[in-house]
Amino acid sequence: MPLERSTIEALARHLDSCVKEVRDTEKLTDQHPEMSWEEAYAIQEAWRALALAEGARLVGFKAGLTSVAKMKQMGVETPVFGYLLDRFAIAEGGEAAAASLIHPRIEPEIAFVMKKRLAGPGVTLAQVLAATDFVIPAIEVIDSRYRDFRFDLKSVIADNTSAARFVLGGRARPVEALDLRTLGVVLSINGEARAFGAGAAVLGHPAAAVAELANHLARRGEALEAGQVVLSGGITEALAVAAGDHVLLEVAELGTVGFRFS
Ligand code: OOG
Ligand code: MG
Repeated sequence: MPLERSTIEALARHLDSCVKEVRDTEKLTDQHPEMSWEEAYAIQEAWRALALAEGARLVGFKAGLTSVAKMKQMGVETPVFGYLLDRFAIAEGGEAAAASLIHPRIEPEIAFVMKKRLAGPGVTLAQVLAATDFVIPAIEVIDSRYRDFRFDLKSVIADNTSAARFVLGGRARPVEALDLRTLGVVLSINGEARAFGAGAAVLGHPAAAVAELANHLARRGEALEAGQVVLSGGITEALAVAAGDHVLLEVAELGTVGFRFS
């Protein structure tokens, strides 16, 4: 039986309260095993509407589960897409309060900033590159609202793909000058290099994830807009972090970005 609109909105409010009260919950499909893909994205969108009504600003979108390392770690096989709000942003070199998060993990990513509107369907990798203003190193902090970070795809879609915080920094560079496939990344915690990879880990080329995102948005009547930020997905598995940790991402040719968990 399809979920009622009131149930979709109640589930969005439930996830929102988990964020605000910093507590976990059982995954939504435990109570709603018949949830469809459409309903999962409808919950995510109802949650976004709730945030925008509170005055939050949409600053972009994210792709997730776009690398084999991430798919293996989470036991799923398809990319998922979520949104980014201004309130998720941490200043480069700044701090994130560990007490405001349930069980945070960090991911090394390449962020794209759009110079032109990019609307699907049928967006290609080359169109993504042509519509990109610059790329810049990004650390995403994911924080599943689900107990023990365990979920299925529909539950994680409803949960805005675990989006919690992100930081951009280092050197912003136009894509023409770079081969994003061979860009090496090193993610360190407290000075110890803990995860390594290269851009090609993300669907063969990080811009492929942006193309998939644009085509996904088109199916929902949306597009990427000029100035929006896109996180293309974790290049390595995600690493757990705790209060006091200092995290640093180094990306070949793009410098470093970091912050501290206080
Ligand atoms: C889902 C979000 C994954 C990525 O970059 O792969 C993600 C999760 O693993 O909790 O953001
Ligand atoms: Mg991510």
